[in-house]
Amino acid sequence: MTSVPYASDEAAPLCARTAAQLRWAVELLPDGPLRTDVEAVTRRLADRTIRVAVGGRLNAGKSTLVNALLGQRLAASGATERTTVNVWFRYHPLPGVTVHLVDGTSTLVAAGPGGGVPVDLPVDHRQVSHLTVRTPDRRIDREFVLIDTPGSDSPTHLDDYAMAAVRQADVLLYVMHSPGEVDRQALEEFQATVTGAGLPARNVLGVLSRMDAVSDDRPPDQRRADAHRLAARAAQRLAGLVAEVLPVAGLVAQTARGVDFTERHATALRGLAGLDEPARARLLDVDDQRFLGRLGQLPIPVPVEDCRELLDLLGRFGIREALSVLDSGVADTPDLLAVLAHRCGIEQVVGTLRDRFISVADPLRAHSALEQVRAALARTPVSVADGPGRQALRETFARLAREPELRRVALADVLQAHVRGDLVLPEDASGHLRDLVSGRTTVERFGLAADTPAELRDRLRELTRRWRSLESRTPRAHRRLVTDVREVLELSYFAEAGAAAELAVAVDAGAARPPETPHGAESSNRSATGRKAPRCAEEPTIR
Ligand SMILES: Nc1nc2c(ncn2[C@@H]2O[C@H](COP(=O)(O)OP(=O)(O)OP(=O)(O)O)[C@@H](O)[C@H]2O)c(=O)[nH]1
Ligand SMILES: [Mg+2]
Repeated sequence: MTSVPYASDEAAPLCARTAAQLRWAVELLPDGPLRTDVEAVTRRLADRTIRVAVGGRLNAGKSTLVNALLGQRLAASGATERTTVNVWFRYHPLPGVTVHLVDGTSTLVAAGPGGGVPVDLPVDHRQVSHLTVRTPDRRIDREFVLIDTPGSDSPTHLDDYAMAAVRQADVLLYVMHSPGEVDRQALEEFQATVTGAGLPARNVLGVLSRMDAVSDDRPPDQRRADAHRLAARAAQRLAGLVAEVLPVAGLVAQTARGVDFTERHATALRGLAGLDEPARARLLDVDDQRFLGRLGQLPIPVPVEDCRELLDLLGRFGIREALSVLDSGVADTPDLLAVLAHRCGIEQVVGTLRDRFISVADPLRAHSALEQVRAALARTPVSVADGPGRQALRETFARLAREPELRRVALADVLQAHVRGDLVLPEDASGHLRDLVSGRTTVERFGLAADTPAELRDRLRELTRRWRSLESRTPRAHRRLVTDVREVLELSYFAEAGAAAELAVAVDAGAARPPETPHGAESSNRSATGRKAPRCAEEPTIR
């Protein structure tokens, strides 16, 4: 069988090469379900933006978080506004809402308040596959596409409808306001359902919403500390199911990053800041009803209606936070909102999305695509006509299995097995594995003393030897997991050593750059950076 050339694509090299390989295989597949599935996966690779679904139980605070991330109130959120369908938010110069029906047709409808999700749909929500809310704000899906989902009201599981959206995503933000056994069961079920279907459970980020409700009526800084402690405990209990758990005050986040807070609200806040502490406590350390009742009896003139709106925008916790920011000397409204955005935890969510997922979007998406193709192969009965196409897909897997970055994505599963206690490792190896999975730079990933190519090669050689020795001592049942780690280290070594050898040749020949590789079989042996390809396990290994 002939090899296909890898397409070159600076921004997303692995996705582009994976797509090129898959297109080649598609040409060899006859019409049928397998071809349709592989074509769909290939098309998805062309959409460069990572997809983040927001899921969780009913009323968990999902849509509020979605609005905070969007920087606009486009998702229906609130005590009475339930999300009934899956909603995608996308940039488009022409705003509007498209209703995609389960029968494959779609229809345009008028947008709801502020250009967001309509209050009522012209069709029964059971006939709706999803909505797309289009908005002419380029920031809306520049880094990631958000998908809001309806909350599950079943005691344990994320329901099938929401799961269909989650399956199309690269990352799940799982929102919970009081993490408990029910969330563990939902996440376990989720893991069982999606494994091999595109979104591995390692790509789940837990969000503890309602930071303010964690401990009532303690000062904001203490409630924040309580929320961080609760989130850390939840992360421990949910280890292996979520990557980490981050606390957020969703309502404050929605306002701090949104466009609804105006100078009028800032002026009302400055008025409340004139109250002394006992008067503030009398007003704010009560329930919402009493807060509203006491507004008319304040010793200083503050517009009651504006304070009512402040309650909607920030809640009493957020008002307390905002007053403490004003007390600290912050005067301008944009600065006030920026400090609130920091304190409410939303910046940490965005930062974690960037560090954990967006920065590795290329291998992550390519890996998800290959997992989906594997799942399609497994569920489609073998036929004689599929033969050449299936063979092409097998070659694709084998070729891409030599990419260390792609293989590294899967090491999160090895870490999960270790955290669960299935794979027992000595302390040093446990540290290597954690660094390999979560390190954000080469230095962090491999625990380098210095960031030089020579140091990297020496360290990779040392690590490979260590893991080879562990491999021989690991019981057969879990040896494959250790082999995966060793192979990633070895592939990384050969990628690096190959690059160094190429550079030496180029310098010897007086050339400034390594020569271009012709397309064809040889080009398939090159990695994303143009480096010589890492070798497979059957090739010479490090001793
Ligand atoms: N106190 C407090 N309330 C919040 C916070 N975030 C959201 N809420 C409230 O919780 C309720 C539900 O919020 P939504 O964001 O609509 O919840 P959801 O998970 O999207 O709900 P469904 O779509 O019905 O499943 C609303 O009344 C929000 O105002 C928060 O940080 N603090
Ligand atoms: Mg909702």
